Amino acid sequence: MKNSSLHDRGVINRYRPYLPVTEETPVVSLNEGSTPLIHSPWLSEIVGRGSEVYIKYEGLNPTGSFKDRGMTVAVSKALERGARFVICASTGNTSAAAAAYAARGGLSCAVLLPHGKIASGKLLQAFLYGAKIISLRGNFDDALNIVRQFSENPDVEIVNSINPFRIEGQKTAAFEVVDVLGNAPSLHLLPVGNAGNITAHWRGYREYHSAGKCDTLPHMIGFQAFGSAPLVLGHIVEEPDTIASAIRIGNPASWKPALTAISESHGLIDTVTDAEIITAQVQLASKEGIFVEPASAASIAGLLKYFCKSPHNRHRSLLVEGARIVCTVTGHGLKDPHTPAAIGMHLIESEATLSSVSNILEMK
Ligand code: AN7
Repeated sequence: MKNSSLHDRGVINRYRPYLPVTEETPVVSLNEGSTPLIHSPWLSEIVGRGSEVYIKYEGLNPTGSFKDRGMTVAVSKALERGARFVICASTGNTSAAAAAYAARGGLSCAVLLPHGKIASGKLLQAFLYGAKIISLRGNFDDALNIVRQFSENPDVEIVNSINPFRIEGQKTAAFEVVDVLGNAPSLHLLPVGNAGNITAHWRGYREYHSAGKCDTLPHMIGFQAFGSAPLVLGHIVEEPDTIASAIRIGNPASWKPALTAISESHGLIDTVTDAEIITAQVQLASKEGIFVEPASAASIAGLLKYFCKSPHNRHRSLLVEGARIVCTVTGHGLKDPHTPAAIGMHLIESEATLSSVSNILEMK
């Protein structure tokens, strides 16, 4: 393609040598990836010790979340082997990405969603992209259990992160961080639900390290919502609960590889409460102009809770002087307009006159 820069070609074309594709693979892409890595003066100041904090804004992918990186690879490979349907269980974002890439690739798509627990923007996306939406009387873990049982059907491709191509695509987020910073950060913080993304990032960093693209590796730091924290508790949570519906998962599919990523990287996983998540979401928007969905704010909530200047800070010992810290924010705020609105929006009504508006603004 003429006049196309490296940054508008999607993750398969940009990172082809690192991905399980060949010249024969039909590339189904919406130019995902190349999301901005935004410096945060606010968080850098709060953390202190000369650190620089960056936000990897994954909400700027084509369907508004990081899931597009894995979905381009999973759907391309499904098409290559001749599958006709893609199916997934989802807390919302996977279903939006699956439906969009299936539409793009000419495949049918079915999504199994926990009834009443999907943010409205995500539901609307799956619907408009043309997926068959099944609203399940059960939670995400029930939905994934059903989806797993389609694995023997050759017409069907499961596009949850139990599909290894999903993890392969998602590792490109780590590549992009290194490509921008020139090396790996010292800490990489992520929200954790099904635990595929933290697994994928660690794989990405390790592969780039082996390829000589970076000479350090980050500590991988994960945060789960307090009511949905099986990895922190060390056991399945039968009835997971959190306001952050995207990470309302009690039995993560990538449980073991996520724990491996955390232990190999000398990282950690901990919890943040719903109140801390919402506070972080609101502050990130009002202080830095970055609007993310509640689940995404878990990485910011974790940074504020455990790494800031405070005597109680139990994880601050991981901070070296001048650390570069990356927080992934996984999904766009517009996907879930109701959750933050529930905290109360303050609108000021005015007559449609200049004097009324000026009065309110206390301007002459
Ligand atoms: C915004 O869409 O599991 O730990 O079905 O949507 O890799 O699962 C979404 C997960 C974080 C957690 N942030 O990532 C789904 C789904 C957002 C998310 C996660 C999700 P993983």
